[in-house]
Amino acid sequence: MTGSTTSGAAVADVHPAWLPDRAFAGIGGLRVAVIGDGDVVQTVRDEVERATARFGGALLHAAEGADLVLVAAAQAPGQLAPESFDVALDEDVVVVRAADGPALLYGLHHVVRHTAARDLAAAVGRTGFLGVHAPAEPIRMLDHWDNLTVHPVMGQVERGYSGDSIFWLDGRLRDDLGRVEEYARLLGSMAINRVAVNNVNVHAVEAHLLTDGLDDVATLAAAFRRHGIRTHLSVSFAAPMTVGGLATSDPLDDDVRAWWTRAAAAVWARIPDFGGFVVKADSEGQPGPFAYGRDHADGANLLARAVAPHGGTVFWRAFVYNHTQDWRDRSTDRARAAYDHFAPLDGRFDDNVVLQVKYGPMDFQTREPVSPVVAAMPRTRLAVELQVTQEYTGQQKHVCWLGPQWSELLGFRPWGAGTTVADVAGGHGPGGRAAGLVAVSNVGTDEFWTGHPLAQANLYAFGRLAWDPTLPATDVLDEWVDLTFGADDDVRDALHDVMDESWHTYEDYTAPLGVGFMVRPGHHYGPDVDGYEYTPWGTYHFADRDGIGVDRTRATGTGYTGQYPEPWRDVYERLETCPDELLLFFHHVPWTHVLHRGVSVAQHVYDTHFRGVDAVDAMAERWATMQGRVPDPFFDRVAQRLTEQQRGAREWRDQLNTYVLRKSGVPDAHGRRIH
Ligand code: GCV
Repeated sequence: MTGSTTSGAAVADVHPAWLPDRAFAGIGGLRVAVIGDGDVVQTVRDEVERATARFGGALLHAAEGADLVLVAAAQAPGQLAPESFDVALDEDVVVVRAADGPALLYGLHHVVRHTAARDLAAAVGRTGFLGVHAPAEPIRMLDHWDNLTVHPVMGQVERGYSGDSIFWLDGRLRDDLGRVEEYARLLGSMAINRVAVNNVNVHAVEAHLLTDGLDDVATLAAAFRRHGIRTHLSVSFAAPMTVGGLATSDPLDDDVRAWWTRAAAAVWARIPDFGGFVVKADSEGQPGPFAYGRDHADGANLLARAVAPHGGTVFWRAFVYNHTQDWRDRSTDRARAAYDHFAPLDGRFDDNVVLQVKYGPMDFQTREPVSPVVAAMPRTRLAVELQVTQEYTGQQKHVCWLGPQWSELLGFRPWGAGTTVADVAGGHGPGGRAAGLVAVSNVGTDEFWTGHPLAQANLYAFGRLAWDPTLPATDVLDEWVDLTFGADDDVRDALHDVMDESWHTYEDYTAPLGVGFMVRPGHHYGPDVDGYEYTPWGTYHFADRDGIGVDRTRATGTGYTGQYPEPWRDVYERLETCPDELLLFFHHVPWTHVLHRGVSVAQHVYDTHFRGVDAVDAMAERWATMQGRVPDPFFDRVAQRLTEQQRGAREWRDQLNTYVLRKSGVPDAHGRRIH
């Protein structure tokens, strides 16, 4: 790693995340043959060369005399699906045969992961090492909400908690792309295959990337290409007007169609493997087809037909809801919006449209039910969108290991049995339409990439679960620890102690029982129980002296439960079967309502908020034992953030408990201090 970024931090000072040189020690000592052609195969060769230069062994160009053979594409016999590889033992030689260049890179990192804590012979004996390895999700994509300039309210990276954009500075591409190279390397190692490099909220400056900024985009695409990653742009639906000078963006207008056709042709002429466009339309002020009385299939297909001749994909977001509602109007339910808008359009989207659906019906809350859209559109390619950046889960000031949340979501069975959410996204649902997973990235110019160093694990987990959603989160954390710190049992144990339960702990001391939000409007950090209650964005808890929660039943509420298939439509409808953790998402209940776990709603709030603070204190104490066991800068940064987490958890505890006591008058059964 060389060079320096324009923000002043030398790339050499940037944390290597899960790819320190040491992680390659296991392959470094070997004679490794790399066979094949192309950019990504060359990347594999470079990695092996670097490892053998550091740890001994040798890079070979033919299989003879090798301990490990990595062979790509034309040279690999047999039928391997794209991006797949096969690991076999031939006498004493480990042979990785890959379908293509990216698959060879994934095969290399498969070996690196398995040898980070043991030697190759021991790795061969482990379950899951030999055999065919193929991605469960064809699309494994990271979206960056990066602006080209610093936005007056949102900063440069919208909902970014890790410094500025690693791509853009003062309206154009950074001069020094050392960070981008390192980032692409990290992403390639966990098989991410697509990135979008600008914010879905497309402002005037970013809108011009599509036309005047193509040289910059092409430069980024070249860096990502070497790691098997295709580049995408977020575009504005109004681009024909704002960039093209037309009088309309009507999707059925011939001039508009011609404009998009020309724009797409120019992009692919410059970047032949460009991936496509991401579009946020009719959402939170972004322009869209509704302005012309058209629907979202009209809008998406307009762009899809422009990019189809080039093999491009349009990622069309389903995050469409009324953000100018009146809190007095009890009939408008934000949770219903995506299904109401999109389910009727099933079957109308072109094959190269991927409908990008947030995992829940709201907005990346700590706890939400799975979006009913996932089960409602068998004739549409659906990608499920996760949020690696921790907008609502502690903003990378709090430890919140999201692997367990994603495992639970991806393993959820929308029809009660059989097919999972991950299956639907991967094309194994009822309609068999394959897409994948998309997530909002959490990196920036911060020396640890992610502000909170432990948030690196969330980025890593997204890639690993997109490859195999059935991987236990705890195994993914083991991989991350072993690669990052070397195989050290004490460090591994400590990180499990600090991280394993951190999502549940965060849930404990923040908004209870699935009710969501209760955050400070605008920046969304810290408690504000009534912050959104009377705003146009939506009303989330309806608390009064008698009770709390949103009645989304068919019997007496907004009818949202009816958007689910059996069994969930009834499980959620009935108080007797609704899971505790989602109770207030689906029901308005008295403060004295007794949960399945045997205490009242009010008492649950007190118990979990006291418990949450105790758990954070225990995390901080446990982390303190790691001083001297992990590098000092890493230790110090985590320790500082834990201090803020301790403060923040107390603030949440005290505000929530006080609010509930004052509203409900229900005393704490254990007589603890509430203000
Ligand atoms: C990019 C939430 C965030 C917005 C974000 C939006 C989205 O509302 O608060 O910052 O905008 O989601 O996903 O489009």
